[in-house]
Amino acid sequence: MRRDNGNVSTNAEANVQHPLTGFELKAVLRESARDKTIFLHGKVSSGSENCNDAVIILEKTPFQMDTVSSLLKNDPELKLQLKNDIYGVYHLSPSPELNEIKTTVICPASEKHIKKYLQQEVYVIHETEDDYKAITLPYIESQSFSIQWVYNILEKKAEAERIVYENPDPTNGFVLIPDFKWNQKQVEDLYLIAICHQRGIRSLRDLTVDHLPLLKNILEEGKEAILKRYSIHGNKLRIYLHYQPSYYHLHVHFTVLGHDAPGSSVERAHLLCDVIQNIESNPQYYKTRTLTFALREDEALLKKFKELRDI
Ligand code: GTA
Repeated sequence: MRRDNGNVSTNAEANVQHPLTGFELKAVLRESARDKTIFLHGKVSSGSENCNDAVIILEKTPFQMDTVSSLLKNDPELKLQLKNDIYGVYHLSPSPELNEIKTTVICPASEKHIKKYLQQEVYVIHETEDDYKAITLPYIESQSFSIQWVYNILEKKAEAERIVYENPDPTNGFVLIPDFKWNQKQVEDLYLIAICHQRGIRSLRDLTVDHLPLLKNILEEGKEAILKRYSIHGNKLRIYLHYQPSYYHLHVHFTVLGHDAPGSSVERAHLLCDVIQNIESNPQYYKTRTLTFALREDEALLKKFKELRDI
């Protein structure tokens, strides 16, 4: 089923045009040999939404325990690269179903999307309460990413079949759903997000004692739901919020320990259990504290800080 309201396509089998029709590579934005990921800027001549600029992320997926032995059974084709004594290196060409590349397409991609994935220098910012009010808040209000995809999830217009758990309370409830970045084929890179139903909570900076019931529900019910569905105990999970996030509608990241998820570094991730305790010990904690984060060179918010502060 496909709906045009909010650019929603709820059925992967929907009869829509190929998203990469006429693909032409414009630039490699970033590439990581370690993560086996490449971020591309391309043009598509006539995609499903007649778009032009596209960001395409290609990522080799982790091995799956249950299919890995099929790779090696029945004398698969191997090309010898090197043989020395007991050491042999080969190129294996597995069948397509064992050789998937996760492909994320953002189309139409804004200039901001293209810059987000571009390899850039990063700089640390120490944002005071005044900086937030004078610089960050006006910036967020003027030019943050669209959060239509969030509303589509909350309103069950997209990804409804992927919801793992929901607490439907409009104030203290949330939806728990696999993150965009997780293909759900193996729990070694498990990644879910909890998106709160309440609108208007932009980020950590908006949180007060009023939000403690919501935060506690996300922490406890999120852990329970993941244990039930994926048999992963809460003590194996990294549960955190980003500051700054890319999308200013409160959401919490659940990733499995051992998976080095992008954005889990100390200059960005705030553990939910710490956030709860900080608010309990000081209700004004996130309104008043200086918060530290990193910004990429090209980000408009960094330019604002440079204009208005001596950094
Ligand atoms: N289920 O439509 C969506 C959707 N969108 C648009 C974003 N997310 C979605 N999830 C679902 N459906 O974890 C997810 C994102 C992210 C969370 C928003 O919502 O995957 P955030 O507001 O804190 O923003 O979280 P964040 O973390 O900056 O966004 P994002 O996109 O994760 O980028 C962080 C870094 O991760 C990037 O700079 C890049 O290095 C890396 N990255 C992003 N996407 C991918 C990818 N597909 N594969 C590999 N690495 C990626």
